[in-house]
Amino acid sequence: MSAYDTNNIFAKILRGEIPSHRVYEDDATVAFMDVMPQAEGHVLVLPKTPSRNILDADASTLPSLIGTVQKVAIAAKEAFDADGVTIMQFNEAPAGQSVYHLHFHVIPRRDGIPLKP
Ligand code: IU
Repeated sequence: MSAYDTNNIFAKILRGEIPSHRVYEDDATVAFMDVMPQAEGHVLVLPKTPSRNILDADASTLPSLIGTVQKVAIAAKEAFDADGVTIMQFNEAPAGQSVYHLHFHVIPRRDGIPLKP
């Protein structure tokens, strides 16, 4: 597995070098709107600490990260009047990862509406 790239797009967003629509932030985590949402209200949740994906993450970062995923899932379901929430997380290209800073997708779901590809 490659090393963490400090110039990946989410690292730049975390440093404030590229704008994002932040919806949640605490000492350890950040959540912002996905620019190419697969459904209305698609949010990405990241740890502030650098890791490429879950495979190289320090286990100590995971409790706060999953705590923020839960907070965002509850808030997004409410805010977008959704019927459910899909949570996804990809590790390396064959698994569908395209940006190499660990992140979870939190996607509000409506009855009968499939995810956009
Ligand atoms: P993936 O799990 O690495 O495949 O997801 C990357 C996501 O990052 C994907 O949903 C993109 O739409 C999203 N994204 C973004 O929100 N802002 C960006 O500048 C870029 C990708 I590049």
